[in-house]
Amino acid sequence: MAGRSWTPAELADGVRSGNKRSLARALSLVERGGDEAEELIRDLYPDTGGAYRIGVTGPPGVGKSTLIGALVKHVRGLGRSVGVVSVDPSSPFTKGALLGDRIRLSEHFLDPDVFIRSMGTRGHSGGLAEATLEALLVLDASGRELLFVETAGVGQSEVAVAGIADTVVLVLMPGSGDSVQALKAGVMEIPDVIALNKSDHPTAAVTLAELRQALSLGGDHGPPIVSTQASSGDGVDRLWQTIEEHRSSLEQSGGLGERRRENLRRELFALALGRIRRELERAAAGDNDLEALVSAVADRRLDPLSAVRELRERLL
Ligand SMILES: Nc1nc2c(ncn2[C@@H]2O[C@H](COP(=O)(O)OP(=O)(O)O)[C@@H](O)[C@H]2O)c(=O)[nH]1
Ligand SMILES: [Mg+2]
Repeated sequence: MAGRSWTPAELADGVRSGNKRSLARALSLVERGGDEAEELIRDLYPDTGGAYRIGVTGPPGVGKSTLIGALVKHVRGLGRSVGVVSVDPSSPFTKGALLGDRIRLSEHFLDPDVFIRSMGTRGHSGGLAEATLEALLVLDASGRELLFVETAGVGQSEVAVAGIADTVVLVLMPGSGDSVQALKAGVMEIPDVIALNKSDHPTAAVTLAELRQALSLGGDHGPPIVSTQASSGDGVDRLWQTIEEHRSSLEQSGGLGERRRENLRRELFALALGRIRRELERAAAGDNDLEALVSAVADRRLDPLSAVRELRERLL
C-alpha cells in the first residue's frame, strides 16, 4: 500500500502494546481481508485467548447497543478493559444503524481502555463471519479483558454468535413474542442469560411471565432472566453479575475449555464452508455453460437433478 509507514510486524507489535491507532489500522485491515490480514492474524494468534467473549444477540431494536453501552460503563467502573465488535449484516440501512450505534456508544470513545468497532457489510473477501472472528482476535491480542460481540437477528445471522462467545446473552423486550415462541418451540437455541430489556414498558411484566412459562416447559431450570432498562442503567449491575456467575460456573466446572473447543470446531467448519461456497460461486459466475444448462432444464431437455450433478462435476 502506498505511503504506508508501518510494516506488518510493527503493526502486530502496536496491537500487542494496546496502541489505539495500531488497533484501528489492524481492524481496518481485517475488515478488508486478504493476505495481509491473514498474516497479521498468524502473527497475533499465539497472544490471544486471554479475553472473555460475551455475545449479545436478539432481534433488531430490543436495545442491544444501548445495553452494551451500559455494560461497558459498568465494567469500566470495575476497572476492566473492553473491546466491542458490533455486527449487523441484516440491516439494509447499515450506515444509519452504525451511526445510531456510534452515538449511543460515543461516550466511551475517548476512554483508552475501550475500543469499539462496527463491522459493516463492506467487502471482506472472506465474508463478515471471518472479519468478525479476526476483529475479535485482534482485540484479544491487544490485551482487552472483556469482548462484547453484538449480532442482530437470532438464529439466521451469518455470524452465529453462539459459536464465538463464552457467554451468550439474548436480549428481548416486551413484545418480543415471536422470540418467546421460538424459544418455547425449541427452534431457537437457549442462551446462557436472557435480558428482558425496556423494563419501563407497561407490558414488561406480562412478557416476563410468558418468558418464564415458556422456559419452564422443558422441565429443566431455564437460563436466568434479568430485567433491564438499558437507557437508564436499571438492572445492568444485576445483568453483569449474572454474566459473571455464568462465567464462574463454567470456569469451576472446567466447562469453559470444553465450550471453547466445541466453538472452535463449529467455527472452523463454518469458515471452511463459507470459503468453499464462495469459491463455488466464483467458479459458477465465470462459467459460460451455466446458462446453457439452465436453458436445457427450462426446455425440459434435461431434468434438474441431472443438471445439478453436471454442475457439481464441473465446479468441483
Ligand atoms: N424505553 C426504553 N427504550 C430503550 C431501552 N433501551 C434501549 N431503548 C431504545 O430502543 C431503541 C433501540 O435501541 P438499540 O440499542 O439501537 O437496539 P438494537 O437494535 O438492539 O441494538 C433506541 O431508540 C433506544 O434508545 C429501554 O430500556 N427502555
Ligand atoms: Mg444495535
